[in-house]
Amino acid sequence: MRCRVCGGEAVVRLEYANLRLCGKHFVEFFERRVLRTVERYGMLRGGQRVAVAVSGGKDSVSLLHALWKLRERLGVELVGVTIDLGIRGYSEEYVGVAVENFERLGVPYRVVRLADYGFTIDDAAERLRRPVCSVCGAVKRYLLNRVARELGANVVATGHTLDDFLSVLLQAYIRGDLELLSKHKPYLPPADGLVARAKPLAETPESDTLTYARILGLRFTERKCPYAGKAVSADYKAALNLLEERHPGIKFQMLRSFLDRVQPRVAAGAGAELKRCEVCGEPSSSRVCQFCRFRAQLAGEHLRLARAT
Ligand code: Q46
Ligand code: ZN
Ligand code: ZN
Repeated sequence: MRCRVCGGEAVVRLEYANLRLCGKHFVEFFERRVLRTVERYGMLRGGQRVAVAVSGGKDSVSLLHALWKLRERLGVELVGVTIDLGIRGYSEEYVGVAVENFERLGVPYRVVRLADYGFTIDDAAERLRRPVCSVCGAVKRYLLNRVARELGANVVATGHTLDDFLSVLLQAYIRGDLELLSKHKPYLPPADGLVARAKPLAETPESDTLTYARILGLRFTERKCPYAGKAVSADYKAALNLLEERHPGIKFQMLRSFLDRVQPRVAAGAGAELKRCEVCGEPSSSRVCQFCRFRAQLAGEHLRLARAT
């Protein structure tokens, strides 16, 4: 197997592009694609400060390193954020790995502890009658937005890959969630109180982030969240991988046909207008935001706030 670019020994075979590459040329290929995604969707502009959300896994660690290498070309400044969700036997490790990566690159960073807001994801799993991953997703969105604003960042960049993007797309389609289908984009511009959100790996398959991280010898954690077994997204990803294995390139085809042909025809949902949460002042579609409701429920104030919403 020979690298298509230099003829050296290839270590990666990308079926979707019918391409074999050596380590050096795979790394270049990976970073060029991140750059192209950033440019295609107008995710970042020179002079901006980008908050990179790092969970310590292969995807976000690869994103951090790729953006770090591209930062001068893009003219952006990076700041790292990692959220300690308070999941016993898991959070300690990934927070440590995230911090190690920030320090290795010299990226200024902030560790946000959910416990400082009065609860943890373990508490939510134990005491809230809601799927823990939906609470966790809402908590992460809330904290990332709030902290990014506090850090003066213009954009939050997350390590969501092509597989993550398509898995949400399939779930939205199956639920018939037109609002989500109309809003599910690699880049969401800033809105009242909401910092812009970018997924620079939206065109990068998850298997490639693993290859990138391994070739560069990046430090990432492979430990799984103890609640991951409950995440339905894993089943969607497995189904997508089966399709991809039999029909190489189908993931890219799904992404392009959705963004170019389907989404423009999905009428923008009559999404609830954003107000300000009466408790914390953050953007919210109801009088009290979801985060404050979780917090209150876990603090046993649930009836009082339920009446206020
Ligand atoms: S961290 Fe949170 Fe994931 Fe754990 S509780 Fe679910 S959503 S699985 S990416
Ligand atoms: Zn090569
Ligand atoms: Zn609130």
